[in-house]
Amino acid sequence: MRRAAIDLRSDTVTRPTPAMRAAMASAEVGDDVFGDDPTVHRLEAAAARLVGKDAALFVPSGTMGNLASLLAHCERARTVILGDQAHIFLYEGGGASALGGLIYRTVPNLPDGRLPLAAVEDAARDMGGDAHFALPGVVCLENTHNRSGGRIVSVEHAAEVAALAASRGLPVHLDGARLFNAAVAAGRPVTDWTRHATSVQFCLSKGLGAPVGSMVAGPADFIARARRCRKMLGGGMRQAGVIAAAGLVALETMIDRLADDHANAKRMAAALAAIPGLTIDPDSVETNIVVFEPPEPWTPRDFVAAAKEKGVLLVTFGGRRVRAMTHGDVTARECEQAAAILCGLL
Ligand code: TLP
Repeated sequence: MRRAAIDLRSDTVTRPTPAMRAAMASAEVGDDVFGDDPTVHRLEAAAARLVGKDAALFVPSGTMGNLASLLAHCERARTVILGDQAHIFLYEGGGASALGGLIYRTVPNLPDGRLPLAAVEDAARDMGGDAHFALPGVVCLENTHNRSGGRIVSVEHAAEVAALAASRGLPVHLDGARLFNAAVAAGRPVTDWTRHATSVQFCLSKGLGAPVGSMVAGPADFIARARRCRKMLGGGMRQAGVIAAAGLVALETMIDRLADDHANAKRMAAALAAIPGLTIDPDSVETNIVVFEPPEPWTPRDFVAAAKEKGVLLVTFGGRRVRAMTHGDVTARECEQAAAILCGLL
């Protein structure tokens, strides 16, 4: 029988743990659009507490969480100031533009996921009475930064961006899909970052292992507007306690274990660095994302296809890059095996 593949495409592939399934089976539920679901209430309260915000909202996905946040922050024709490597810009279907009439104003991300402050300042300039210019609406940060290979964006940088945005009267939205990875890897509480953001979105369905869902958190009036936006986007869910129950287990039991994913990613990066011809900077692996380049004449697409043939699932990641991601459904041994299999391809 063919061995099950070692799936390193994303930490989104994790399946719910037995504890999550048990919690889902016994979850107390109600109609959440009527505000009646006690399990969703518990999850939203726990999430708000954890990230130090007034209130939180349970949404079906990170994409919807980011979109509802941007819509709640901005009127039409405002600019969304964000990195040109931001997930919101590259991988969310242009939703803020298509559905909210917002304008993506990109600034070139630094290699470690930070934003160049002078460019943000320029983009955030309110051109006063000059009717030519769209008005700035919101500044977005991402942490960990996916396209930079899961880099941790420093608290100091978050503080600088927040100060700049505040000086222009702009809110900051943090796409913290993997914020807990940053916190665990840096050994700091998530609130060190969230205090520098007006709103934050974080995912339950990535390294935290829940089957579905993300949280948006922020001030109470912002969350009330985001709730309206969620409904408009079709994200009002009924007996959502069934999935919120898994989210609660994720928050209660799955945060600390992210350290294992980081250790596995580092181990895999070190093994890949020993393969002649393969390009990787193991020192840049800070969390659960490993990015490397196969040697010429491999194209990333052919390399990913050949790896799949041998039972290792990866994704192409722009340019010559390939991404592997560690998560709770792959063991240290499987990560070592995966590196050995990739070595065998070359
Ligand atoms: N990222 C996914 C893919 O969409 C690329 C992945 O495999 O990495 N923000 C960030 C930083 C993300 O990485 C993602 C998902 C999202 C938002 C969107 O979350 P979902 O997939 O729940 O809509």
